[in-house]
Amino acid sequence: MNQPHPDTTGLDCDVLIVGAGFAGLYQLHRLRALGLSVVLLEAGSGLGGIWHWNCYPGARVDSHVPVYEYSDEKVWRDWYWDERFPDWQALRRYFEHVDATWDLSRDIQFDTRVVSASWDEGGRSWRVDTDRGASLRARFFVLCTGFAAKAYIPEFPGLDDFAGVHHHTAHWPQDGLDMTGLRVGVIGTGASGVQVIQEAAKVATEVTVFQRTPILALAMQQRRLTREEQDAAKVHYPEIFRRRTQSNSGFDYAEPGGSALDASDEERRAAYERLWQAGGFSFWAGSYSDILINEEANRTAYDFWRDKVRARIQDAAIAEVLAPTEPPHPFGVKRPSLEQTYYDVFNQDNVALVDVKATPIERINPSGVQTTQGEHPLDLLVLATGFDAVTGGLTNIGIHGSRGETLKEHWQQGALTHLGLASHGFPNLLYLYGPQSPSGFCNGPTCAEVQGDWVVELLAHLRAHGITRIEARPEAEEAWRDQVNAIASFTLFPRAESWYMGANIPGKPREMLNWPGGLQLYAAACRSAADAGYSGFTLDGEDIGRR
Ligand code: N01
Repeated sequence: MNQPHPDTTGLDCDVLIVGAGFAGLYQLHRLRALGLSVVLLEAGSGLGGIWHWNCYPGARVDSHVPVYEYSDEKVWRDWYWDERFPDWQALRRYFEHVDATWDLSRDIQFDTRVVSASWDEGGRSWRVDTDRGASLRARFFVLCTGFAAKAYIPEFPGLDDFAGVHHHTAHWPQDGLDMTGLRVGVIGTGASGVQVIQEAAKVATEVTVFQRTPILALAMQQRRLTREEQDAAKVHYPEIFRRRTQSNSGFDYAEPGGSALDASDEERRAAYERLWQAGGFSFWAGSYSDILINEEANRTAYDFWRDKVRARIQDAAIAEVLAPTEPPHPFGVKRPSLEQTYYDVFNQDNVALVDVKATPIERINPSGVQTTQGEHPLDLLVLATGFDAVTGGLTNIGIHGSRGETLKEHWQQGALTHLGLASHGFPNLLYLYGPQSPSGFCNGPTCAEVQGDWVVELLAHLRAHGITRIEARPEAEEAWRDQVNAIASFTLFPRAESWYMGANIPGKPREMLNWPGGLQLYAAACRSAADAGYSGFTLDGEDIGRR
């Protein structure tokens, strides 16, 4: 039977994707295989998304391989890593391998930033404008900009007059910057700050760490990987990739079991020690099931973490600032990071810690950072101050929907999405790794494939049925937001001022930005919407949700 084909006159492509990270490249690969014409626009000059931009010293992924890679055997069969937690250079090499395997670059325009987009109702298409002055028309607009596309730089008075060099970690010079012999200041102790500090401590004359909230960093337990052990492990890769999609965090950890409060002190300590030695996020994502929902259970994890860390710090006053006796917030409700030498470097003479909660930063002088305690002279100031996460990269693009409203306006009072994938008033626009999806709580490549497969199936369905317009319904958005908030209210996540909660950006609505119900519930909700003919969406003007 002949399928009806939508009119594509005047379109540059069927699908326009933004972003050449894990999610965008997967979309390009899969959608092209459907026979759709696809163009991908990427602001950077190379592949990798955050691994293109985050090239600061020490940048490395804190998810282990092979979980942090695509599940396609054509990609993994001949690929070998050197380390269990690869650095940004290795990840860039990986993306080149993916490119060679999937033949992607021919449909990618690099150095091309999307600055605005508007919906054309008559043409049922998006007009997308770039900073190169070009406009493209596409039936579908798929944003794969990641959760950390918009860097956050606090408004420190005097920053522009700083006489030394300053960079946000995500705007690090692509040709590198040698910190040897410099007086380096690092503001921020999230995952990025921890990694820069570890490297700066090796080569800088002085490193001054400006900490506002202590990071509760976990032992990475990095190790080198041989080809032989990877060859032997590859037999299990299909099973590992299957397990990660059947987990709640997108990892292959054994799912957490039981309450921390049911175990005896001795059993619990032994369990925590096992998780600690396993390294990575095991201690966080593979622990007891009530760590992130029960304060008493959570406290047992905090105390274990605190004692582990304090044992490595010689100065008791520094230990109290880095790993306080009383938790600054429940353990694990701000994203932990992985460290290798972070707590050891504070024993070095060239590393100083400034508690900017006790002595706040007043301004940046031409010669250094001025706190209420005095000036800290610097040659290089590293702003490891994070991101306007999850929503910022999307609202930063001037996206005008069917009612003229921008996405930024639509989300002024908080994110509104159906399934964390689409919004009312923005037909044919889909975003991956976006707000109210598992994004921040899920291993990136797993999410790119789980959400990605759903989007591919959707576009295949629309094409097969000649449907040229799909739009999320407003009541579906409300219902999804209610679910996100209801689940979040059972957890300890609202108890910290984190980017998970949008609380790191002054003036941003404070709300749970990620789907907190785990990947399984999320995938089930997406599946049942699809099985019901895409409930919660209006297709081609037809009111599917009410059928
Ligand atoms: O950013 P963050 P990040 N004065 O928001 C501080 C991923 N990632 O770039 O906690 C002083 O975590 C702020 O202090 P506080 C990962 O998902 C992954 O480090 O708000 N300090 C905090 O310490 C991660 O979670 C990898 O009190 C100020 C820091 O800046 C996410 O990206 C590597 C301040 C920001 O920490 C973001 O991590 C890197 C101010 N005015 C990143 N404003 C890997 O895979 C902010 N801060 C390894």
